[in-house]
Amino acid sequence: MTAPFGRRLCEVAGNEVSGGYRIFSLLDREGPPPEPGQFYMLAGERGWGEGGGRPFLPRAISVAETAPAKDGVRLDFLVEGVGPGTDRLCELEPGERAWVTGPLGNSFSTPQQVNPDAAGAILAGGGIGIAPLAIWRRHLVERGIPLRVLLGFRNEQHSGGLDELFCSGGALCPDVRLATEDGHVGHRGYVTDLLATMLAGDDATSAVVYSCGPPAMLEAVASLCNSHGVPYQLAEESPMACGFGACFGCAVPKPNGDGYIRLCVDGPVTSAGGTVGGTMSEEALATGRHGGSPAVTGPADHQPRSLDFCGIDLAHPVINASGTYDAIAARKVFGDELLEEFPFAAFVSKTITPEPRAGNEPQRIWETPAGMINSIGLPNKGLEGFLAEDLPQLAELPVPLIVSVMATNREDFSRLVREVGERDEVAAIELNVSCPNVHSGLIVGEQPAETEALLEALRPLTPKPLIVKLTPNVANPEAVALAAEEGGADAVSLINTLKASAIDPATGAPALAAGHGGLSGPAVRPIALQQLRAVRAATELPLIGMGGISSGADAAEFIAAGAALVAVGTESFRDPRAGSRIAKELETGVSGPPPRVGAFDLE
Ligand code: RRO
Repeated sequence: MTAPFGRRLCEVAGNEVSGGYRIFSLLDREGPPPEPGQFYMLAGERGWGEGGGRPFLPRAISVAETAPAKDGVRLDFLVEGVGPGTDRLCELEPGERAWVTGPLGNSFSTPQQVNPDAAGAILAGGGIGIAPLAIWRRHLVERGIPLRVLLGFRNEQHSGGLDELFCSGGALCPDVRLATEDGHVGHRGYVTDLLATMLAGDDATSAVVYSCGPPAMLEAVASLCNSHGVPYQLAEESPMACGFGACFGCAVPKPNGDGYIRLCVDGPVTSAGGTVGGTMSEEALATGRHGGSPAVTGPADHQPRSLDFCGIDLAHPVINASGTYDAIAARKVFGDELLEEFPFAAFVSKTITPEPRAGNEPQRIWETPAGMINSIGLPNKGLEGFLAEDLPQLAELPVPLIVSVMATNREDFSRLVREVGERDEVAAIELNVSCPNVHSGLIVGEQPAETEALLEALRPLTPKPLIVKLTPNVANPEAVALAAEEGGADAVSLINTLKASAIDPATGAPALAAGHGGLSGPAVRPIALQQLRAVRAATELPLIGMGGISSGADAAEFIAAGAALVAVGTESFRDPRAGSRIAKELETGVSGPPPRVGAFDLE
């Protein structure tokens, strides 16, 4: 089952206080009913990105319950106001609307799907993590699967949702046992105490454990299950900007230590041993359809084109910024609807390197006023993996393909350009000489002479257009652009992200594991525009302008300042169809709907 492509506005159907939490309900008239374990990306239609610019990104929230409603389905979420985004969700009143993308992610598998000999289920939830277990409990009860439920809370305030989600007729459901840290009800202690006792019993070893809660609790659950040889599935959480595989922010380590998975597309349900759970929904099992790649039907028809960029025919001037859209993951999430209205006139791949890279340790993303900082660290399959696995899938996109490459020395850059350049599927190559998140010792794009020498070495290796992606982290980007032109580049793109840091107020330590990252989003737009103007004045090369473009009006500013094409990055995290929306707004001259993120009333 795939999600409808893009975000949609849904009415708020209810928002009730429940202890320290809220039960927040939406009426979804377009999406399919969610599977237990799935989540949605949510943002208020108003009050998101205004004023101080936060909240800016949508928030990933697990669905707690769903029910048929007039003209659609009702979606219930359990929300705790712990920051600007969840605070705003808690304020939304019935009658207001919220942007919704989803249902997203995989779902829980039944005990028999996990282990054919399994006799039942144990659900262990902590705090707000009880939410996905509520909908899962109902599914299991409806299927007559024996189950026991263990729920743990810090105190009464943090037991919100219990009455609405696990009570019936005013009384706790008979299969539910409670643990509270303050002992006001149930066992005084942790839910994992109850789980440990249960797993020590003879009858528990034939169960499958399903758990959701804070990370320390999930670690304890995994360790208890491992020591008793009991299979388990965990619904995990991680900060994410997009929910559909584009931002690479929600990385969690694979249990075997060999790199990371993205929780949005490889989770949120993970299983013992690091395999992901529930990638096939029950409906999918019945129909033979699943959430994986749709059947390959051969290259899609190319759209009629009207714009020439370095000899490449494009339908409109809006493309994606490298690393901000994973078209392969997006096709799995949204299905072939993605291809029918592909949001970009050309697709730029995430940067590839000669060898595979796992990327940086999480935390990888941090929301900032009207923007975000990323420290993704270039996760990719390496040249061989890209050519063998990704290129054939990217070649099915209905638009020309630009492959972004990066290496730390000239020999490796040459290999990338030679091997990528000889593939017919590739229309152009972007040279990423500006990543702020890789410690290569030298960022080529910071030095005009290095940039020129690199281009001189690479130019003879391919007849395909070479686009140089400039860094904004220099005093004179125009000098680097000029050097790229001298060396034989066909175009330059700018800006990559601005070096930036954030401190986590909760710890006083740097918010990102790498200490720093790159800032993007509307906050950087005026800087990007000025750098584009400076580069425009210095070179004759065609320019691809980017940096916080969120609307057609923003794109028009870059084009007025001399960009031939514009690229959309961070805005796609908030709106998976932002590319086509911006292209349309650009064409019609009507940007909307307000609010314009980061805009002042004085504008
Ligand atoms: O992967 C990244 O961390 C990354 C790259 Br390659 C880049 O060019 N720009 C950026 O902000 N992040």
